[in-house]
Amino acid sequence: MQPSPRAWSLAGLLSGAAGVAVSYATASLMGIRESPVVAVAEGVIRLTPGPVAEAAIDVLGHWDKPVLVVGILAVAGWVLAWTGRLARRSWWAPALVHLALAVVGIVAVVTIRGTTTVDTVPVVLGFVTWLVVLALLTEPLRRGEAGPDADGRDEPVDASPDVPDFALPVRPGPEHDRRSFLVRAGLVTSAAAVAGVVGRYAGGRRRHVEQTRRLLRLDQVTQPTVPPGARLEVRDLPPWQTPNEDFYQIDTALVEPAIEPSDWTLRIHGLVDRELTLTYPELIARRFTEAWITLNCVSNPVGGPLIGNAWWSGVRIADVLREVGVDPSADAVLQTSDDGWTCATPLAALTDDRDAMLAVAMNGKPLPIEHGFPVRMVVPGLYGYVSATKWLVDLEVTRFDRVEAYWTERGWGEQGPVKMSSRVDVPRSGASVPAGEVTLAGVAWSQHTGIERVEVSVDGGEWLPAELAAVPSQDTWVQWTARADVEPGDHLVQVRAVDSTGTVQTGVERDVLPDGATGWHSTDFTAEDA
Ligand SMILES: Nc1nc2c(c(=O)[nH]1)N[C@H]1C(S)=C(S)[C@@H](COP(=O)(O)O)O[C@H]1N2
Ligand SMILES: [Mo]
Repeated sequence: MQPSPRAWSLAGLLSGAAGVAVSYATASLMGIRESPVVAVAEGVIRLTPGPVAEAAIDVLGHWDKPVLVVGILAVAGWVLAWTGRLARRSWWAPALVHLALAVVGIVAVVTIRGTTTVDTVPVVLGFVTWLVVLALLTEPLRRGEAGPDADGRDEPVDASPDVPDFALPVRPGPEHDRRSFLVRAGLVTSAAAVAGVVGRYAGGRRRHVEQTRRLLRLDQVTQPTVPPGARLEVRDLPPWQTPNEDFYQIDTALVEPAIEPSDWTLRIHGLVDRELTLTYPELIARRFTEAWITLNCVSNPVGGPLIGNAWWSGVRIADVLREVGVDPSADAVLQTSDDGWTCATPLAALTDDRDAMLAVAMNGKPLPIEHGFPVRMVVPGLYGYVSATKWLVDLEVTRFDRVEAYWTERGWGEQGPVKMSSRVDVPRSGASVPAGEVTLAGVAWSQHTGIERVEVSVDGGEWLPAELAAVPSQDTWVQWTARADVEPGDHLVQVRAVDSTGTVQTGVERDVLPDGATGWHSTDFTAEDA
């Protein structure tokens, strides 16, 4: 008995559904806003010419997006069913079609603003699911297709006299193949349904926290106003204030914790006189501090993008530590996040006069989930890996000789003071500019020490002073600009900073491991005849 073509289509469709469900569940679990199907829908919307879109909205009204998603699912369903029929003749033809669909998904995902390579993980897992499940479902069909003669089944079993009957291998027949297909199809359908439910539940929880976040009113949080003169108006120079959606993101969480403020508590314990547990309402009822602070990552290579500057609002950690009474033998605070990440911070940086805080807002808005909602730590002058715990739930006052934290266990430095650094943003490497007078610009930073001077050198010439923009404190980066006269041809511009103690930024090139990169950043550009 030959399996009908419909069985092959069904195998294609079911494996397709399983892949889509897996990618949807993965996207939800990873907290990615758009599942691949929605990403494709948004891609279609972006590519739709204006008049067509207007006509569609005219006819469909607010049903335009659901109709689009259903349409995409219908087209995908048809293509996926076709992969099943293709599987009848070859293994690679359906794999190629799956690959093409996956490429469409990946392109759709990466062209969304603010996505990174990890956002493509759901598509990749969906693709793998397609291949595996299609192979699994078509295997009994292929056996049925081959028929009883092809592999000698249903032929008299070679019952050798010295092997007892019951020891003979079971030789499955066509009825077995059919049953095997149906069982596998049933299993795949259930697994896809479970993945779908998981996706909905995980996504639902995050959506709920996101809604709470949007509705939160934090009375003490003020809106940021960029200090006069801090921002230079130079084309292509990143803004002095980094918007939340452009702020770099670094963490080890595959699934970002989604924490309701009503479920959140912070326990402060260890070498203290009085242990304290704070709830969210208790925390936000305390006196607030607000400050511009530039946060950067120890893994940022010279000239790299892992740095951002925001207006942070929260409660000074020094006030809380004074209240619990810190034992004189302590020199560190071990911070733990909801997802189990840890870091140890020098106690001194949390108790001196700097604006180290339990931050609840970033740029005047409750912290975005990916930046640590509802509460994170921010400490001016220290790299994030020793200070800036997101989704913070536990603070243990302790001693460095007693603790190991996530990154220090992996060979990174125990203390993580930010190293003075500077960057050329304009012109960027590879740019072409008209020959003559060109504008150079960038940023320099040495949080909690402050930048006094920035110097630039063109084509290895002498170091010339750049003009510095204003800053509100020593805790932020500073923008710089300079002008240079260049002839047509290729040029190199280098930058270095001098901090408020007169120390000149070192030109010695060091890797990011173990405690931050050093070296002068440069860009090369071409000046063209006007
Ligand atoms: N829970 C948690 N907090 C964390 C991390 C992490 O992996 N998990 N990474 C740290 C590192 S290495 C940096 S540089 C900063 C980055 O903060 P951001 O993602 O808000 O820019 O968060 C810090 N806080
Ligand atoms: Mo980092």
